[in-house]
Amino acid sequence: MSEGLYSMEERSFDTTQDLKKTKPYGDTMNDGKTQVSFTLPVPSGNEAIEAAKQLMKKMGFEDPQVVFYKELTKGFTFFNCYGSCVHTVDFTSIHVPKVESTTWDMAQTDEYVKENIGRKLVIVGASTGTDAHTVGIDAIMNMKGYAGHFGLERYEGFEAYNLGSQVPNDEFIAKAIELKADALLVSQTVTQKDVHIKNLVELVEMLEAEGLRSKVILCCGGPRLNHELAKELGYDAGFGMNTYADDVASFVVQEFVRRNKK
Ligand code: B12
Repeated sequence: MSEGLYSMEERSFDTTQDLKKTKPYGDTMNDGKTQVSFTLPVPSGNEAIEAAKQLMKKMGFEDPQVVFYKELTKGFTFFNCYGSCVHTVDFTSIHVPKVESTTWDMAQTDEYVKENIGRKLVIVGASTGTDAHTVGIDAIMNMKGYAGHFGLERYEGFEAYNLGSQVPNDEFIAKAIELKADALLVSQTVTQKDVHIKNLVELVEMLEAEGLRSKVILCCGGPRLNHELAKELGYDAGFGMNTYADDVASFVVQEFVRRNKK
């Protein structure tokens, strides 16, 4: 987690903060101010505003205010509301499983591959199953990269193959065998009715049936994925929002060396 310019210990500018009782921050510490947006299936007007405020109260917000509303289409009104959250969480008790690797930039990873592996690692990636979203896997793999971070195709230490979207698991595995992949990257964006879980699990089962699972480093990523879920589903690592190629590249090379030292 980024702590910005100050570490938690250094944040003495506001002595009223208690990490054991963390609540949203608006413009003064502990004010609990929260912005909530939603649409109600009712026409706009005073009754709609009152309904939104009553709902905010039922959601546990004090002093609810509607600061913006607009009838989107006949009978559907969108709201932006503010309210004070009365609940707190103990930030000091939170421990989230994370990918165990140090994130390096492209030059560091390439140097590490040269010195510790001595050949290019083959990485095959795709958005699999029925998933048509390509932007995530492209952000990680494409030469030009994403948000100032070059993608895996740009790395000297990798031979990277982006198979695109809607790649069935059997085709993905066939390509992995043909290319002698060291690592497989799966992107899953659509999570409706847990379709991503079924598809991710199916891939693990198919790799196991082929005797390939332990031979490849298997990673998945997507906006609603995280490392904990990925591990549960049988993956070596999972990456969520705000991931860059640097994160997965560093994990793959460090994991490859870890395994081959054993
Ligand atoms: C663009 C888009 C589309 C485009 C996709 C075009 C394309 N070529 O990709 C089109 C119009 C085709 C589309 C279709 C659909 N979409 Co759409 N789409 C989006 C949208 C607007 C942006 C997604 C995106 O590009 N994000 C930008 C990328 C960079 O972010 P990202 O994918 O999260 O990737 C990052 C990380 O997650 C991670 N990552 C991702 N993959 C991987 C893989 C690895 C290995 C690693 C390490 C990291 C990693 O790294 C990336 C960079 O940081 C989102 C809403 C939104 N604002 O997010 C909806 C959204 C994803 N779509 C949604 C839906 C429902 C659909 C449809 C089912 C709609 C429909 N009823 O037809 C269809 C599904 C089609 C299909 N079969 O898959 C929902 C998904 C809801 C859910 N929880 O399932 C969303 C959230 C919209 C919504 N609010 O309802 N969609």
